[in-house]
Amino acid sequence: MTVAVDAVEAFRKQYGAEPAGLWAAPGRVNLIGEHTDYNEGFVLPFALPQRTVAAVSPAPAGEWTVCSTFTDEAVSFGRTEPGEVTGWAAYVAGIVWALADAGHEVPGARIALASEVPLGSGLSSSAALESAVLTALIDMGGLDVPLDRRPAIAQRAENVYVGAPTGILDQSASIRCEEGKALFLDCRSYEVEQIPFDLAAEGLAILVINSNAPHQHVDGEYGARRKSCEEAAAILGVRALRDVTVDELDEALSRLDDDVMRRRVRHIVTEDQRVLDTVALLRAGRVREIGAVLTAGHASMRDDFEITVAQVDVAVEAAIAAGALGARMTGGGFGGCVLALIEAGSAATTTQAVEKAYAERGFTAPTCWTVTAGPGATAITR
Ligand code: GAF
Repeated sequence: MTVAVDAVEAFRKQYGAEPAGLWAAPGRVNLIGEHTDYNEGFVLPFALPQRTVAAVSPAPAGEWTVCSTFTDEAVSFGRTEPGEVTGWAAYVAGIVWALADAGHEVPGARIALASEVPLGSGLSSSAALESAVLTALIDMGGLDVPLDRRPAIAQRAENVYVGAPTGILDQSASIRCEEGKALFLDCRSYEVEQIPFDLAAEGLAILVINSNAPHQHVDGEYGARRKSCEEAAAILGVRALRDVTVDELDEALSRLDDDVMRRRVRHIVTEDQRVLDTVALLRAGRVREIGAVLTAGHASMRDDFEITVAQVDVAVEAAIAAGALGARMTGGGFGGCVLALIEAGSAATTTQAVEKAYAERGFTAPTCWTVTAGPGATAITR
């Protein structure tokens, strides 16, 4: 695994020694269930084969240093509070802080990071980084943190230390996904069901299309969507929008005055149902039929939640016109990646169709590759 070799080399270069162990955590593709996590609803991600690797050795108590292949600087810190370490290293300092804040004796560490998860593409490169470091520190310190409690610690690092108001989807995917499975997660109870997700057996594949569109206003727009959902839940008198079912949707919408808010609510309520529908189809072995559900999810993100951009809409349309069974943007939105459910063997023609559509519109060329469901965070050598 090249990325593991890269992490070891970065470790040697920075610390002049061999790491004691290597830990890896994946990025994710969310099959369906977008922006439902912070509404306490349902999501269905699977782990990417692309991973972030942390090469780690013990350091004296209360001392942490981190370097990486994606930046020149190494950053050292002691026990810190949110806001004290900034930039990319805040994700690492945040994990140390959140573990300590949860009552754990976090071991000092020297860390070198390398990643093959594309950065800033909506594939959870930050959750992969957090999860690799979290898993390394838990293992190295012999800390007693059950798997189902780990995502919330990583989420707290991101929410409180880094200051991004994200839900629990990405960290759950990176930590709890299993190879060959999609993770059906209830974001209220944190209960999971591992859903077999072997597309090759059905003659199908997932093509990831990175729109390479520049992210714009991501943080503000994400926060605005979250606020709108929370305000709607308060008006409707429910704890979270998860508590509104599709059968109750019309009545709920009739109680909201604001058209934008009504559309936000309609996305969340119908998206939760699409996750349940997708899970039911996968459980029944009716895999091809999920395509239409994925495409409906895209239309909802485009028209109701308004989180897509021209590049992702064009990728979805071009993939479907080229024969994809379904396609949708995956992740938080405003750029990022599209996933297309395609016939195995049609990756090249679908890619060409999307490239052609991009060229016609003068967009930067997309990057496309097929993915299978990989494993969650794990030690790779110790
Ligand atoms: C981003 C967030 F980090 C997740 O918590 C989730 O809300 C996602 O956007 C949208 O589904 O990845």
